[in-house]
Amino acid sequence: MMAEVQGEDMRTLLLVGRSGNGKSSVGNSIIGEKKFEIRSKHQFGEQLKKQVFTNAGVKVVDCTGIGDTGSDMVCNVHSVLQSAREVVENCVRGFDALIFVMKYGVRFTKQEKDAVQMVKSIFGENVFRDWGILVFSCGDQFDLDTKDDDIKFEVWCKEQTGDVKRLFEEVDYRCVVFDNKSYVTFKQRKQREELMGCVEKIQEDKRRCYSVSDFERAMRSREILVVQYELESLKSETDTLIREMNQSLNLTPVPNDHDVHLENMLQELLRHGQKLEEMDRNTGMLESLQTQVQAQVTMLQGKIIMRKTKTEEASVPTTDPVQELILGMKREPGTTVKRTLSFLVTYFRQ
Ligand SMILES: Nc1nc2c(ncn2[C@@H]2O[C@H](COP(=O)(O)OP(=O)(O)OP(=O)(O)O)[C@@H](O)[C@H]2O)c(=O)[nH]1
Ligand SMILES: [Mg+2]
Repeated sequence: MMAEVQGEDMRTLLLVGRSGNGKSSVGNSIIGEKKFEIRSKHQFGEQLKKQVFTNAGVKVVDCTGIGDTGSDMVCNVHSVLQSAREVVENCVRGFDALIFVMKYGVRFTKQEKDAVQMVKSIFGENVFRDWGILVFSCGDQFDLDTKDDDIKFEVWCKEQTGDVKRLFEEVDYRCVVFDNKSYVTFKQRKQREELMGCVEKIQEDKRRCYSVSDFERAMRSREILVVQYELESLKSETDTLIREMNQSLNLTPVPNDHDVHLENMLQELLRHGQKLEEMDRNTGMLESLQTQVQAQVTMLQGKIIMRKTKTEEASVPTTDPVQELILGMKREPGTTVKRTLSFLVTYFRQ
């Protein structure tokens, strides 16, 4: 039976990581009860509700999983951000440690690296260094893989190379493997104790929790993160808008309502430019898109001025046939030869 601890002595742990890596399972192993909902295949992409459970002197907070599927990513970034904000604001005392859950046996792919970067962008560049612990789920698989040569998990960690090695170094090898399927009480206790040992080590070194003020300090990197993930869809939205406008500008013959059409296009472009400016959040990351829109605005304004000049000239009555010819040539350059000939015939007949 685990002793109840309350108040100041209570440790608070935040679980983060890619969706499906085993955050909730690790959460259950830490509190020693099956409280967090475990994802099954049909729940893919669903937001599982209850995020916080406490037991045995540990409060565990589960953050929305980081996804990795194309355009859904924009939506996922917003829900991860929302979830991060909620858990930080609801946890007045802050977090003693941030547990980044990875799955043993899954390669450290670009998606894993992106997830690490996303956690840094959300919580701050030094969050792994100062408060991070790497927990590998699927410890049962680790036992199977290493049963012949009986390699210890710490040794396995030190043997890793490349990007994942850098991550191990960043957290100063605060790494624990969890077999969340184990029914062996001794094993369950041992992995929990190892994790709590890492938490105590962090608190000995750091002597304070990750708090709301640390979260506020990372505001800028969160803004950049959002723009980064929105960039692709804004790019294609801008390209489509400009391409469709150029197609309709090249229509022949020119439609009767062309002037109204030009004005509408201009307004639409200006609105899009305004939206880009707001979404840029002063990061400068949407500058090239804004320049593209500005060039199109300038071109449209030029066309509108030209159309206005033509209409004004056309409305000025003239009795001078030479002047009339020049105006006609300006209005419809395509018919110049025909008009010139008919002008000359009329002129010399007189
Ligand atoms: N064999 C084995 N499977 C595990 C272990 N830990 C988690 N799993 C399985 O991995 C799958 C995902 O586990 P979850 O704990 O729901 O993962 P999650 O990270 O909370 O997922 P989201 O909430 O969707 O982000 C489930 O099918 C678990 O049963 C483990 O230690 N061993
Ligand atoms: Mg979960």
